[in-house]
Amino acid sequence: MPLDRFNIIESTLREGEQFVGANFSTEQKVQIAAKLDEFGVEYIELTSPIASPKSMEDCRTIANLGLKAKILTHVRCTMEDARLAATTGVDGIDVVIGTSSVLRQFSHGKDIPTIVRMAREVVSYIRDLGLEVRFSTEDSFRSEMADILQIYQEVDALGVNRVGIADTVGVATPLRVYNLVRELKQRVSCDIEFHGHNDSGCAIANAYCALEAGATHVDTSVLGIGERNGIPPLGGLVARIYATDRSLVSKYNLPVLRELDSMVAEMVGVDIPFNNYITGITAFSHKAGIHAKAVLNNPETYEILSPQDFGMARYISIAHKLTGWNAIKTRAEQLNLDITDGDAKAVTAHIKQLADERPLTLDDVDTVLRSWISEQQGGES
Ligand code: HCA
Ligand code: CU
Repeated sequence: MPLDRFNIIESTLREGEQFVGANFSTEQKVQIAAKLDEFGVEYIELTSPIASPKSMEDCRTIANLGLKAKILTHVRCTMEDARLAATTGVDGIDVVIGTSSVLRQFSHGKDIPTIVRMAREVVSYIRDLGLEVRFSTEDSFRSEMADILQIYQEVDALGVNRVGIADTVGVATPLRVYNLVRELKQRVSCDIEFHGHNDSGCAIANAYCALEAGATHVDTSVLGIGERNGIPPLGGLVARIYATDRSLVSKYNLPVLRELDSMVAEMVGVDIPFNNYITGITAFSHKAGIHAKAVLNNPETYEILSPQDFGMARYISIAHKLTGWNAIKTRAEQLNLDITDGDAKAVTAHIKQLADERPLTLDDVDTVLRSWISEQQGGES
């Protein structure tokens, strides 16, 4: 099964720094790197040291923290960038260059033969230093297939560790990703990485399909932060893989996700979205009576992710018109009220009527339950 040897390249400190709200201090970068390491990601990718003097210093600092994760930095395909990156103490260097006609024309202005020449020089240089090297074609899905396959084959022959497919603008679909990875697998012997943006909502599905097709590495960031609306969120990708087989993510310290999401949300000035994978406030909330009953009997009925595996708690909402008598009975039992099925059904009908008139709180339900039971007991004695 291809999925069982996947690696996460966590790019909160590279792609995530390109998020409009991100401006991490050195201390914050160190905190994020340490938390990602505690979670257990295999790689942490850092902003290019050429970006600014501080980026250079931070790259050195993080590369020397002694983390378990391999530390990578991310550079343009130039000797100048590669030389500087090689002085930082990182374990590997991710090299990228635009290959679509729109980027070749309006970004760096180079043709394919020039790109191939530069790629050969930069990849050989990094490889000869004994560092891990990845070569990626920016905007792969708007590039000519023949062009990118040629470049990948050239760098594969030079001993690159990985080639990267980048859906820079979020235009790819799962099927296109699957087909490209499959095709590439026939052509190269090195590992394959996928980096995909979320502009049209396919980032997680695309990354997952890349793995299904045989990619070995996928890029994520905490909460998905990055250029525009970002890339696959670490938690979302983990949720997707867990849903296939939870043993595939048992190598990670899953409860740390929650700390990562809240830490990074605060640092970049956003809230965790209510519907976020795993850590969103409604991720484990159940409401309709039919759902509540089944979940109370066996959570697997409506949950493919177990909240406790992530240090989260399930919430069953009962104070509303869609409630059901099983959930109300369970609530009565939690309040130590002795209630028959018949009473639970009757009081549930009453609660539904009340909920049709006005919004209810759990306190309202508790009050109704208590007075109903005491009236019943008063009537009996
Ligand atoms: C960028 C572009 C990039 C690179 C991805 C990669 C993209 O902002 O530098 O190196 O694989 O989306 O193409 O993030
Ligand atoms: Cu990107």
